[in-house]
Order: sequence, then C-alpha cells, then structure tokens
Amino acid sequence: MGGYFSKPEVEPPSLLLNKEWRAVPQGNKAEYLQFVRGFEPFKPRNDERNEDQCIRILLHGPIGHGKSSFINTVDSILQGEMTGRALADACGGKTFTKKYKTYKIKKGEDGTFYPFVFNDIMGLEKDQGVCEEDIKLAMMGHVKDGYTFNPHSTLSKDDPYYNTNPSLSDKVHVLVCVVCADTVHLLDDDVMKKMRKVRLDARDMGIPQMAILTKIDEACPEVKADLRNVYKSKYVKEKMELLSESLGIPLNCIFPVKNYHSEIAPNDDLEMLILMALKQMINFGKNFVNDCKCT
Ligand SMILES: Nc1nc2c(ncn2[C@@H]2O[C@H](COP(=O)(O)OP(=O)(O)OP(=O)(O)O)[C@@H](O)[C@H]2O)c(=O)[nH]1
Ligand SMILES: [Mg+2]
Repeated sequence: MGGYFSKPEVEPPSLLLNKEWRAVPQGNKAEYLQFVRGFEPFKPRNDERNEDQCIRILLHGPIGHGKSSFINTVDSILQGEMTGRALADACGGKTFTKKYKTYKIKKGEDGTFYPFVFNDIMGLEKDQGVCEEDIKLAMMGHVKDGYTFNPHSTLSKDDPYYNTNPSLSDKVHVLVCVVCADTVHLLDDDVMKKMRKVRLDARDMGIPQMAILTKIDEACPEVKADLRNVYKSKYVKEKMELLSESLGIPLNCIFPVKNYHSEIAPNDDLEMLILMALKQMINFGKNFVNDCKCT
C-alpha cells in the first residue's frame, strides 16, 4: 500500500493509442508546400468570360478560437517568416475581429498574390458576435470588404457596404468552421445552433465545407510535447468526433491543427498540419468554382 504522495500502483491510462486512428498521409511538408506554391490562377470550366479565378475561403466560428491566427500562420508559412497581419487577440473575452476583411497572401516580390484569399469574420457568440444572417450574406458575396459587423442588426440592402450584384469572385467558395479542441465540449448550445444554421445555409448554396480543430496543443499534453502524436491522441480523436457529431461535418473533412501563437522559430510538424488543411481548402474551392455557372 502506498502512502498519500507515493506513486500510484496502477499507472494512469495512456493518452495515446498504439496505432494512428487516421491514416497518416504519405507526403512530406515540401510536397504540400510545392502543391500550394504551384497552384496557379485558373479559368473555371463553365466560364464563358475566360477570366482567371481566385478561391475565396471564409473562416467562421466562435470568438477566440483561432480564425485570425490560422490566416497569420498560413501567411507566415508562405512568407517564410513570422507575420501577424490578421491580428490575433491574446486577451480572449469579446470578439477581436470586427470588420469583414479579405486577406491576400503575397507570392513574389513583384506584387503577385496567391490565387486564394481568406475572409476573416467577427466571431459567433451567444448574445453578441456576428449575426448568422450576415454570414449568409457574406457567403452570397453581398458584404463588401471593410464592413463593420453589428451584432444587433444585419447588413441592410441600402447600406453602402451591401454589394447588390456580386460576381462569382465575390462569393465564398469554401466555408471553414474554426473550433478549438480544448473547449469544443464547452460550447454554448446557442453558438452550436448558430453554427449549424450557417452550415445549412452553405449546404443550400452548395458551398463545400470543412472544419479545423485548433489549439490541439492545449487539448492534449502528448500533442503539446510532440505534434506528431496528433493521430494517436485519444483526446484529439474524441474532440474531432464530438465536433463531427455536433455540426454534421464528416470526420474526413475535419483537420486538427496548431497555429503559430507563441513561437519565434518555424516548426515543420506544425506547418505540415496547416498545409494539409490548406490543400483541402484549395481542392474544395477549385471544384466548387469549376462546377459553378458563371455569370
Ligand atoms: N495554444 C494555442 N493558442 C492558439 C492557437 N491558435 C490561436 N491561439 C491563441 O488563441 C487566441 C485567440 O486567437 P485568434 O486568432 O485571435 O482567434 P479568433 O477566432 O480570430 O478570435 P475573434 O476574432 O475574437 O473571433 C490568441 O491568443 C492566439 O494566440 C493554437 O493553435 N494553439
Ligand atoms: Mg479574429
């Protein structure tokens, strides 16, 4: 019999499974990076205008779950240095992102950009935060860049920031729900309902959807110690299943990631997880745009 402070006789169950619960992709970071860097502006199949098309990726989710940090992380990876353009908030509490903003990512010194853009939106909250209806308007391309969301009213048709005649480029081509792994089980019912509503609106418009599960480092100490444990972590698996059940997003469309937040040096494992998610966003967006009837 051990004393109060002595080592327990039974070892606590391991936080890791013996085998990965998701088949680990074969490629390495360089291959994913090459895919992203090599992705060129394209002319959609059904487009009689013969115009180059860019993919618009909209990130939405509860406040403080890492939307802006994800954009900053992608930017940092592709620039090869730590950037902080989408301004993430370290204080928590009320939503930090208030404006609708498009982020382009610089490709070369010659003023060229990658053919995909991110839209960062105000976070969802129980009584505050962005109205779900405004997210629907954004997906339809009706919200102009720079619009400051009002938690108490939706964008009206006579507002100067209302885009009456959105083109295919103004519309959203991929919807990404951003939820953090350490608090997914604590999400308020009202916030979940709002996220489900956004998901159904996107489904009705045929917009492909996926989710990223952020802050996996905070959810599991074994993942914090080594990101390569992600697909063996029981916690991460549980959180992904919970998110999948709650929102109705298939498991294979949910990507666990860790954003850059306190690091000052690059991390290959972190970048690999982010690039895997980004590749899926690009593929989903490209397929959607190709299938769209262009006007
Ligand atoms: N440990 C850890 N912290 C993260 C991660 N991603 C984001 N953070 C931190 O979480 C906090 C909130 O991140 P933001 O990117 O501002 O979240 P947001 O969803 O844009 O928030 P709003 O704009 O307020 O809706 C910041 O302090 C980030 O540094 C992650 O993967 N791991
Ligand atoms: Mg933000």
